[in-house]
Parts: sequence; C-alpha cells; structure tokens
Amino acid sequence: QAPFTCIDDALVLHSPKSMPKASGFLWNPHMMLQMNCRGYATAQFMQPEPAKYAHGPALEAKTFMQPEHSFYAHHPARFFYIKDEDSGKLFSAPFEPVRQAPKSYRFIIQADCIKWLINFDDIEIEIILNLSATDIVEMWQVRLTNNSPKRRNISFYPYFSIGYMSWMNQSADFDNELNAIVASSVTPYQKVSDYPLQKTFKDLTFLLADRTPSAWTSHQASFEGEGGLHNPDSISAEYLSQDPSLYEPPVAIYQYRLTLESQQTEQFRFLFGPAKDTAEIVKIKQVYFDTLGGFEQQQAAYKQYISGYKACINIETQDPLFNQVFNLWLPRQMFYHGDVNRLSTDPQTRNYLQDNMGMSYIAPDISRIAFLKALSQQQVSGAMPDGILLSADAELKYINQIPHTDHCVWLPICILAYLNETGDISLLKEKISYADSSQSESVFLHISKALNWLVDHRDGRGLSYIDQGDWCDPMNMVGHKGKGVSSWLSLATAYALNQWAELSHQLGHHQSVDDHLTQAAEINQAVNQHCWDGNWFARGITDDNRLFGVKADNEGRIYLNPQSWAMMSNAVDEVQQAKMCQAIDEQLMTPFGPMMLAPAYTKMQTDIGRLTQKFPGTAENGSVYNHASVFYAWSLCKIGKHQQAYDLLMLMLPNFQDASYRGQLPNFIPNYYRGAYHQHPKTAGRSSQLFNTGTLAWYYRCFVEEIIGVKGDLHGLIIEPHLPMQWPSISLTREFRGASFHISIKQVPLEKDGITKPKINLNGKPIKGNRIDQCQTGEQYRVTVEVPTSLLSRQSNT
Ligand code: CEZ
Repeated sequence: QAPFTCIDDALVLHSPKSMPKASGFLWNPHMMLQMNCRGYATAQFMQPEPAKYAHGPALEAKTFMQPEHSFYAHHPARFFYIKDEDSGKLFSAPFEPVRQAPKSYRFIIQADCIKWLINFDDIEIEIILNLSATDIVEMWQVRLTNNSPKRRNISFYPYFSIGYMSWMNQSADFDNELNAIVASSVTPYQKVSDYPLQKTFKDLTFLLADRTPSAWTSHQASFEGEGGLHNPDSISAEYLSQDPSLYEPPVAIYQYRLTLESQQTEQFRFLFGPAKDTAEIVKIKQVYFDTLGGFEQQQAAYKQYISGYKACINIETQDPLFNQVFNLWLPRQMFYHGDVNRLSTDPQTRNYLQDNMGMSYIAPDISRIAFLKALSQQQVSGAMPDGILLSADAELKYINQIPHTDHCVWLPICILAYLNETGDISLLKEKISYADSSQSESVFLHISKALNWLVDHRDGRGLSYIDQGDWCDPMNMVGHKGKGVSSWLSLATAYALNQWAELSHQLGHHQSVDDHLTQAAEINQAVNQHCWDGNWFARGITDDNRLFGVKADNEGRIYLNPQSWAMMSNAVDEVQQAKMCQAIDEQLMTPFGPMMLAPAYTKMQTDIGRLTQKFPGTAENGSVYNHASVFYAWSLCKIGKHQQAYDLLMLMLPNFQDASYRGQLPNFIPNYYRGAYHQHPKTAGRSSQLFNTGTLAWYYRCFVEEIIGVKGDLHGLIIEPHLPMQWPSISLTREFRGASFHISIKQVPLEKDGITKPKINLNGKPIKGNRIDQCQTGEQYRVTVEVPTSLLSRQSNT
C-alpha cells in the first residue's frame, strides 16, 4: 500500500514511520523552515547572513544547507507532549520523542501550511503550522479534542527547543507580561570590528503563547532529569518546575492542565522566532494575539504571499498526482528559488541565472530585474563574477571565492528562455554599466562580451579552460595550474553561441550570426578531435595533459554532462549519438535516473579534485544528480527523443510505489538521489532531502517547450506537442503574454484523415502552420490540437 495519498491540493502521509525524513518547507523573504513529519525542524533567518534561533545542543559550524541531514533526539524540534493525568499514559505529537504509535496519523503538506491530524488514545490533535508573510515568526495552532465518551484530564506540553545559543552568554526566563519564554544570548565574536554589526543581531528567541500556562520551564536539563527527552522527569511530576536557565542550554516548555468533556475542543496558539529586543516581541504579540482576528489575518497574508506567482501552465492529464506536482509543487519550488535565492546574499551566478530562467515561467518581471542586476556586475572584459551580490553590504563568500569559468555561459542560455516566454526584446536594448566601468552598453552587447570572453578563454587546442571548476564546483583541481580544460564547458560554449546566433539571426545582427556559428563549429570540432573516446566524450584534460572520463579509467569512466551537451551543441552525428546513448544506458542508468558519472570515485584523484573525496554515490560523485539528469532530458528533446525524455523526467519524482524507498514525498525535487547503483545498491535511490537545486527551471522548461510543446518565440506561441504514450490526451490553460489559451491536445491515429502534421484549430478555425501570432492581453482563446500518433512514435523512436 502506498505510504501517501494525493488529495485536492495536499499530499498526505499516513504514518510517521514509513518515511521518517519526509518533510515540507515554508519560507518568507527573511526565513526558511523545513519541518519533518516527526517534529524535527531546520530553520534559518537572514540578518543579513543566515542565522539560527533554534540550535543543536552543541556548537554548530556555519555552513550552507546540507543534503541528507540526520536527526537525533536533541535535534531542533517542536514537540507537543500529552499526558493523561488519570491513566498516566504519555504521548508526543507529531511523533518524537516519545514515539508512541498513534491510533491514526496524517501529515498533510499544502502550499501555505503543514498540518498534522493525529489521534492518540481518542485525543484528537490538530496542528497547523505556517509562517508570517513579513515577520520572522513561526505560527502554530494546536487544537485538542476529546473524542472519547468520557471526561479526560490531561496535561498538554508544547516543547520548543532552543539549544546551545552561544558560548559567551545564554539564558532564558518566563516573562509574565509577555506571556512568553524569552531566551537571550550574545552571538559569539572576537574581532572588535565585528561588534557594530553584532550588536544589531536578533539574539533573543521567544515562544509567545496566547493562553497563560499552568506552569513552564526553560531549563532543559532539569526538565529531562534522569528520564531523558522521551520520558522527562518533569512530566512525571505534577507541574513543571518554573526554572529559568542561567548560562545553561535553554528551552521553552509550557504545561496546560485541562479537563476536556467528551467532544470538547481547546485551541492554543504559539509564536516562535527571534527578536532583537523586548519591544519587538511586544509588537509581534500586539499584531498576532492582541488584535482581534490578527492571527487569522496573518495566516491569510501568508497564504497570499506563498502563491505570489502565476504559473504559465495549468495542466490536466489522466494522472492526478502528476497534475498536482506540475500545477502546484514544481512552480512553488521554482518560486522559492527565485523569490529568496536559496536564502543567500551572494547566490552563485549560475544558480541565480538559472533560477531566474525558471521565474520566466511564473513571474517574468522578477527575472528581468535579476538579469539586469547580474549584468551590472559583469566586468567590462565580459567576465562574470562567481556570485551576484544582492545588496550593497553583501560579500562573495565560500564557493564564490573560488574561480569558476562557466558563469558567462548561462547568460545567453537563460535570457533566451526569458525572451521566448515574454517576447520582451526591449530587454536587449536596456543600457547598463559594468562593475569596473561606468561605460553603459546594451544588454545585447553585454552578452556578446560574455560570449567573447568564453571564446577567448580557450587553450591552443581550442578547448575551454576550467581553472578551479565549471558547472561542477568540486572539480577544483583539473585546471588549478592554469592549463586544464573542460570538454563540458567547451560544448556549453558552443551551445550558447549557436543559441545566440539563432536569436541574432531573428534580430538581423548578421555579422554576429556568422561569427558565432563559426566559433561554435570550431569548438565542436576541437572537442571531437581531442575528447572523443570512441564511444563517448571525455570530461576534460587535466593540467598535466591527462584525458579523463574515458574507458581507460576504472573510476569516473563516463560522465553524463559532456554527452548531453554534445547533443545540444550539435557536436555529434547520428552514429556518435547512438553510441553515447548506449553508453549512458549501459553505464549510467538506474531505476531512479542516470548517474552523473560512473563508477563513483573511491579515493582522491589529485588531478580532479575534491569531487573524488565525496562519498561514492552522493552529490557530484556519481549520484543521480537531478540537475545533470534534466540536462540529459533536455538534450534528448533536442534530438527528438521526447518519450525517453518524459520517462526520465518522471523518474525524478517520487511516486506511490517508490516513495518509501526514496524517503521523500513529491512536494519537491531533491538535488540528488543516491547513485553508485552497482557499488552501493543498498542506498541507491535515497533522496538528499535538499530542495535547493537548479533542476526545476529546466524541468519546467522541458515540459513547457518540448513535451507539452506550447512554446513562445519572438513572434507568438508555437504549438508543437510531443506527448508521451502515457498521455493520449491532455487539456491545459496556457497563460501567455497576458492572454489565456485553453488548449486541448489529442493523439489521433495516423489513418484518421491521413494527417501527418498536427492539426490546430484556433477558436474553431484551422490555422496555417503551427504558430499563433495573435495574442491580445486579457483575451481568452480556445485551441484544439490533433497530433497524429505515428508522428509521435516516430519522434520518440529515432
Ligand atoms: O552545490 C551546487 C551548486 O550550487 O553544485 C552544483 C553547481 O552547479 C551549483 O551551482 C554542481 O557542482 O561541493 C560543492 O561545493 C557542491 O557544489 C555542492 O555544494 C552543491 C550542493 O549540492 C549545494 O546545493
């Protein structure tokens, strides 16, 4: 039986045990919260760099969001203990830390909230969690209903962990006036020069309650006593101890003693978050609790915030789960990326550009602003920085201090997708300056400079230098001495040049068309000459002139990216194409999608870099890295293998059969599933649980432009569906440049009318060709499309 169901606008998990790491995530412009089904939470807020208000029990290192996060008893969590005062039975919702099996359990993920409906011993517990749209606040609402025929005496204990806040100064106490436990701390620092910023930090953590508790404690150790977190001493006692914490790890716990008549319901609300001072907490209390209807208003505001985009397609296929994923979860995850830039102040340039390519399909105005921002940070030489600074005081950190050579490539590719979707060629004429020059030039020229930079940064063989990385961050030692080259970047450059040539042709810039096509052809030729290994392309050539990613290698024999991008850049003939696809099928394919490379490395290769130090089958070391898989799907579309592309795209989504195995619900696409399929079959397929990934933009683009095939160009909407055999017919609404197209697409047998080309009717009348030019803002159009089946199968079998 499937561990989850899909109803209306929600995914519902039916047990806390089948997928212990299943989670939902919520965010607003200042914070993010990933909440798992058993009560563990990972939250961060921006001040302006990512910070925490609930910590682990020991000193934490600052890092970016990690995959395959593991949970432990004292992991930051939100628990609700319930003790039956008559029978002494103890339970905790959602599940941790007592782990008593509930009578029924539902973990429900919706766009704007995460809910639980749990029945334990006939006490019905409904928990609803959402965030504020504007403040750094978790909003919790809990309802307890006595579903048994008799009166029940219970104690209800909300438990919010605060953890080890600071080695310099930490404490907590109950504030009677606020009706809140407030923990206070001083963020550790040592440099005097850090003090001015440090003193602005929100170093308080509060748990505001809308009802006065019978008792409370903020003392973690005495709460647990000898019984431990799953059976705390303080819960066996009649009342909590009302202890402050004095340079001891704080926690926020209340006790409410209740008598519930049969069918009686009691409701509680809590607000949890950081604050700079008491005044901020007072303000929160006023808005959310003291104002009549304040809490409900904030809930409604959050609901509105989280749906602050309009997806360009709403689809109806025969598969309700896919419909929900495509219409709700994918655009939502895309919006998250474009909205808050993975909660960083200096997103990696390639991530920023691709995330905004995705925004082109749901909020193109934001993409436009983002592209201009990125271009304003370009050097006059054409070079792009490693990260885009989102505000004046942001700095390039971590990975953005390492020189990568691929950033320019994403400009033409991502901006082209935006132009197709919007037709907004005015963008190309916008004049902007450079990071190192006040000279103002058009976007078109900025992009030409980026392409020239790529063309110039090649070695004598005509291959692109890799420096300390390309798309692949941890491939940091292939070219650190300044000589190593990347076949992938060479091919990506050729693809970008070809793409831009096509656009330049439409715009009438004939000189650049010729230049770009010639340069692309040269690069393709160079890659063929130096990197073709008989059946597939090598991944590159190291500083010491070693070709790697070839059949002579025992580990890292074949990489996916060069093959995909060779198909995109037209570097290969049909014979090569067939050989590459066969090699991918034989060496990289798994039931969860293609691995990014195989076999995974088991030891450091000093001429490749730290990629080879990652555990085999995780991340770039041979996982099913969805960003790379989706490039492959895109390339399959480019060579007309749409059925195969569709099958691959479906493999990226957990489904009813394999969700427990992957350990994740289809409410997001993770950055990877474990690979190393032959080396570590036991863990293959396991989700990274990390929802930061460049996959979405490409995933959505594949469906919009290729599979569903309702794609924009500079002039209008092109109808060119490539429906898979799983979709005999679909209907959809396509929002396009202000108009709505209600489209139904049907596969018809070739015999019918002997048609060989799609038959398209617009408002009941057949159109010539397959482009709809008319498109009036605010208009509704009806489009019917009949696609001859044999045409489809021919395309998919080539
Ligand atoms: O980070 C991603 C990057 O955000 O890795 C991709 C790259 O294209 C994205 O821009 C492939 O390398 O070890 C590392 O530094 C890795 O680079 C990871 O941090 C990786 C993570 O999956 C973060 O999401």
